[in-house]
Amino acid sequence: MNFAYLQKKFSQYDSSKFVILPIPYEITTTYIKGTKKGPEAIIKASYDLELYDHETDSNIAEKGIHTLQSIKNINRLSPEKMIEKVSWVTREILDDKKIPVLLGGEHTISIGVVKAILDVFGKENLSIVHLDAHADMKNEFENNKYSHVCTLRRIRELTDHTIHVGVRSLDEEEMEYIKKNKIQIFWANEKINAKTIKDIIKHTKKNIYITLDLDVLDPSIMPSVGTPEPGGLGWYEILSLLRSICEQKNVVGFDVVELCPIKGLAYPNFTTAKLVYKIMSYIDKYSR
Ligand SMILES: [Mn+2]
Repeated sequence: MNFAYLQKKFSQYDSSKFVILPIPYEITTTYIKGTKKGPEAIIKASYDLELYDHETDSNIAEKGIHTLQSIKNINRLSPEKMIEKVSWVTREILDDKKIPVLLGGEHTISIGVVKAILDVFGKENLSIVHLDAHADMKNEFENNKYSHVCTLRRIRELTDHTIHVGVRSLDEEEMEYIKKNKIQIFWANEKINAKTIKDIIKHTKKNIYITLDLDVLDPSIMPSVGTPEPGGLGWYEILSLLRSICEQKNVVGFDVVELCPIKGLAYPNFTTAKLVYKIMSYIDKYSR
């Protein structure tokens, strides 16, 4: 399992700029199951990627993309233990001055990554940009504080520098929490255009970590998610947002979570692989 099926010289750990960490964790999903098959489907789809990207006029595979093995027996771990483990592995990648790229698996994995990111880059100069159809700010769900629908609530206990884009589904309690804490949300129905992108960037610090739940995209282009919601972002909307962030900020890592592959339907897996490759291309070309 090697992202983009790269030759050895472009995928060795020591010489790679990017490190892919597949985390096929699935314990708390609520609706459609199968996100544990997400990372493998993304990597397999990446074999068909064109490595040259015309938009950035680059071939970032040459910068090196190493794919780590997924953490052994991860689905036997409690969410707390999994978070600890993910945090530890991410910390190693960051200490080696590489950019971590995590593939989920359920959204809960992001808590571990954010812990490591905050340890290394500090709280003051870092914003979490969260792209998701859901606010994921429930305090607990079915007596579980680490349900995937509580992910951003837990992350906000680590840092309150969070910005949320594409949200279109939440409950009253989450809305109350958002109002009370004056959380920056860019709702899906407000559309992502040049003005909103400018606003989003205005509200972020110098360093950025991106956590991207694929259900932020419209189900017409991304049906393979556990909890699909109508009215999501289009392909070029999400790309222009991500490109602008990379042009103006320092993106220190990202995760793409919640792909739940549908048997016989290949394009969402390929779309995800391409999105991951695009973000890496933007980071390499533009990010400071
Ligand atoms: Mn979601």
